[in-house]
Amino acid sequence: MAQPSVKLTYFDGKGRAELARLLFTYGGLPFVDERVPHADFPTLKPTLPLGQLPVLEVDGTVYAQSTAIARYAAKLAGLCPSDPVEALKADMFSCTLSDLEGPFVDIMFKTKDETEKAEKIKTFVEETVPKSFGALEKLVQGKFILGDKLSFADLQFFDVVENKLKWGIPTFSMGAFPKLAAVVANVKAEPKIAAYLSKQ
Ligand SMILES: N[C@@H](CCC(=O)N[C@@H](CS)C(=O)NCC(=O)O)C(=O)O
Repeated sequence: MAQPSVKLTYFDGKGRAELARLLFTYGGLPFVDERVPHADFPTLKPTLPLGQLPVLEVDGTVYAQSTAIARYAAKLAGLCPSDPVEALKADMFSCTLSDLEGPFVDIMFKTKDETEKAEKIKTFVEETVPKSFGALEKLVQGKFILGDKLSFADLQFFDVVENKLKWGIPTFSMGAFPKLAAVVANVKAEPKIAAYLSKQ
């Protein structure tokens, strides 16, 4: 299969695009990393398939939805397990992380009152995340979630912890989840990821 021509378009931030950037980078897949100034978005919005970013242009056709884009990048990067049960495990992990997105977005971007925000952060950190991460901790099979072999779920987990939780809640600690913390460290140490992070 010929290498497709790929352009990822998002705002100049990590947000919903960074996982795809990490996946393309890990896969050594060249892509145009287009960053749109917020001021240009109103003009761009009506041209987008769902009126939102990120979008991915593949050989001239534009596609939306960050999860779909990340899955495509993961396939190209060889990070989707070919064994259906291994893929099921990775998807189960991934969907559990996606479930955290709603409450996180609500706290970070929709809750304006500072007292209410602090209360929601407390519940999120002390109840919501431990419930999910406590369950996920038990699923980690080795150096990575599925054992020795890296999958998209590892990069998604890294993105959620480093670029979302620690960004939004700087006091967030992985101390109670040693296996998951090791997954984050092991992803960070992957040579292509380490090289990418060192340039940020
Ligand atoms: N489910 C979509 C949500 C996309 C989304 O909410 N994008 C935001 C930026 S992170 C956006 O484009 N907001 C501007 C708007 O909706 O007008 C995805 O995951 O790609």
